[in-house]
Amino acid sequence: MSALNFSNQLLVGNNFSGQNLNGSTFFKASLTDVQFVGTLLRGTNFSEAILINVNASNAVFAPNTNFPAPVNFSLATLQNVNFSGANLKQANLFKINTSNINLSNANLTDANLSEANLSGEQSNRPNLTGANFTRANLSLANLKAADFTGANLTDANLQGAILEATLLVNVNATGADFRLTNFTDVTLQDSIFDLANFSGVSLSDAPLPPGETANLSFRGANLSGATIDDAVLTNSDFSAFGSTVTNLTGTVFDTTDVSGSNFSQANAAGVLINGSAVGANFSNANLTNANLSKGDFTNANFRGANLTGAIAADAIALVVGTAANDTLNGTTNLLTGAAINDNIFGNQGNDTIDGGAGNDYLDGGSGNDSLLGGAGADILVGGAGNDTLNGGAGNDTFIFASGFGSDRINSFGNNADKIDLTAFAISFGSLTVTQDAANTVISSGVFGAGNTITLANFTATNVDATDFIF
Ligand SMILES: [Ca+2]
Ligand SMILES: [Ca+2]
Ligand SMILES: [Ca+2]
Repeated sequence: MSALNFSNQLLVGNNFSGQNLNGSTFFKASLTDVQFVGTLLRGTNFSEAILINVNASNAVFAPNTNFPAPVNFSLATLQNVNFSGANLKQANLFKINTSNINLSNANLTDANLSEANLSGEQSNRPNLTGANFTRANLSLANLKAADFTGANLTDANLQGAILEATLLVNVNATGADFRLTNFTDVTLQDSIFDLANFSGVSLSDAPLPPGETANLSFRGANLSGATIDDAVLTNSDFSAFGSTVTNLTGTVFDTTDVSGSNFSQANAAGVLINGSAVGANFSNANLTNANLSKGDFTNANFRGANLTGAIAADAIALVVGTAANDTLNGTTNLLTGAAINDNIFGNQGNDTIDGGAGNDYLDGGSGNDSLLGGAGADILVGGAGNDTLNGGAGNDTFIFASGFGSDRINSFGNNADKIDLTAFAISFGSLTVTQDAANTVISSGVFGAGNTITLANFTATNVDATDFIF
C-alpha cells in the first residue's frame, strides 16, 4: 500500500500498523482510534487533521531520498496521540494543538514546533521524556507542565516558550536559546545548560526537596540581566566552557541558594547574591560592583577575585572596603563566637585589614595597605601599592603578582610562611636576595623596577627555594 489520499475523510478504527503509507495525505482528515504502530509515513501530510486516540508509536515520518518532504502536521489537533519512539525528524508541527501528547523517546531533530501547544497539567504531564529536540524550533511553544526528563534540547530554540511547571531533569540543553521564556515553578536538576542563552530571563520558584542538590551546568552560558529568585541552584557550575567565560553581568540571584557552586572566572560584574553561597568558588571571578549584601559566604573561595566597587553589607565571611581608606576587621560567628574564615577586600585607598583568627584571605587592592593575618593559615595579597604584610601566627602565604610595588613582610616565619610567585612563572635562580642592614630584600628583573619584597629583621642566608611557591 502506498500514497493513499484520505483528505477530508473520516477514519475510525483503522489499523495501518506495520504498513507502508509513504507519501499519503490525511489533509483535514478526522482519525479516531487509528493504529499507525511502526507505519512508514514519510512525506505525509496531516495538516489541519484531527487525531483522537491515535497510536503512532515507532512510526517513521522522517524524510528520505524518495520522500524528501518533511511530514506536515501544521495546525493539526492531536488528542491522546502516542508518538513514543517515532521518527519525526524535520517534522513540521507548527501550531499543533495537543492534549495528553506522548513524545517519549521520539526523534524531533530539526523539527518545527513553533507556537505548538504541548501543554498540560502537573497531574497529567505531557510526556516528552527522552525525546530528541536537537536544533528543534520550540519558539513561542506552550510547554506548560511538560516532563522533559532525559530529553535532548541541544541548540534548540525556545525563545518565548512557556516552560511553567516543567520538569527539566537530566536534560541536555547545551547551546539552547531560552530568551524571553516563562520559567515559573520549574524543577531544575542534574541538567546541562552549557553555552545556553538566558539573557534577560526571569526564573522564579525552582525549589527542590530538602537535602537534594541541583547539579546544573551553566558553563559558558549567558545569564546577563537574568533574574533568578527563590531557586535552588546548589552545586552548579558557572565556570568557563573552554575559553568562553560564563556571563553573569547584572544577574540577580535573589533568595536563591548557590551553595557549593563554581563561579570560577565568571564575568559577574554587577551580580546580586543575597542567599546562601556556602562553599562556593569565586576564584578569579569578576565581581566588580557586585551586590553581595546579606549573602552567606562561609567557606567560600574568593582567591584572585576582583571586588572593586562591590558591597557586602551584613554578609557572612565577606568584608569589602570602599574606595576610601578603610579599616576592616574579620568577623566572628555571632551565635558561637567562633572565628570565621573571612575574605576581606580593601579595594582602593590605604586600608588597614585585620583578619583576626581563622584562615583568612586578605586582599589589599590598590593603595598602601597594612594587612594583618592574625592566627590561622592566612593568604595575604598586598596588591598594587607599597604594602605592609604580617601573617601573624600560623603558616601564611603571601601572594605577589605583576606591579605589586615595594612591599614589606613583618615577622616572616622561616620554614612556616611561603611567598607565592606563581604569577611570574620563574624559579629561585631568577631572584636576587640581598642583606640590607637587618632586613632581606628580594628583587628580580622579572618583577621590574620598583617591585621588591622586604623581609623585615630577616637574615638573607636563611632564604632558599623552600620559602617560595613557584
Ligand atoms: Ca587598598
Ligand atoms: Ca596567620
Ligand atoms: Ca603591594
